[in-house]
Amino acid sequence: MKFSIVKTLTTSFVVATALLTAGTAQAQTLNLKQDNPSLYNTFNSWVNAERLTIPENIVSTIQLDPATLRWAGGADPIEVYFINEAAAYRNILEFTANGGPRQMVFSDVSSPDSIRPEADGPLALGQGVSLGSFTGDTQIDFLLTPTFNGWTSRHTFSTQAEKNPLGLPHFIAKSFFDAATNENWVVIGIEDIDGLKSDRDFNDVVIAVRGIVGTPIHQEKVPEPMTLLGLIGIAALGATKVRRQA
Ligand SMILES: [Ca+2]
Ligand SMILES: [Ca+2]
Repeated sequence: MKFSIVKTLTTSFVVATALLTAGTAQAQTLNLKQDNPSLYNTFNSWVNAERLTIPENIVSTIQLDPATLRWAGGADPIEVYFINEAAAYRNILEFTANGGPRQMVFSDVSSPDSIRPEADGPLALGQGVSLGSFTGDTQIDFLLTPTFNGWTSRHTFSTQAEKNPLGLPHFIAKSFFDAATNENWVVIGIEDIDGLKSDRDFNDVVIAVRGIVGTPIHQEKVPEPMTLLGLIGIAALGATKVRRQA
């Protein structure tokens, strides 16, 4: 009898462990760096160099208007993948759908392997999360709130620039169509320091979002192919010009 109780308990334990393992495996399923390293590397190559300011006139010509991001349609859920971060802050990334309640994407955008690493950062490079499925025309906004050692910023930066301090853009966005999988992506770079104190390098949080599209801005001014990496060259040229003029 004792033996059968032990056996039953053991069986329950094995089942519970299997369920836990299945849950963990599912949570670890989304990782772009592991699932599609070349796509991750492409997106990671677009991350702007640290403290390389992107001037306002260039910010306003980056390919997509981040205030117009929306679900691309189709059956697939929207997925957000962490590409990199160069922030001292521990930023909170949230989203809203059609102006609804704020929902969590990543509660702490930091990693032991990022450009400005934190040993206890919870994210792996390329780690992803599903935002779920949507129906009908759905506008997706992202929100970033800086925190540091128990302090939380009074500012939450929005993809809607007019809601930010001084009305400044804190998000830049670029589209990517992956012909191999027929999927739309938007890569987003976020600046986490407000107003005039900011270095405006838009690399404090960089994410790639599968399954959304956005409206191009100033298309006639954008050379093709336009990448954030290309912008580094343009920004560097601008800096050189300024130095020459000085
Ligand atoms: Ca960091
Ligand atoms: Ca910055």
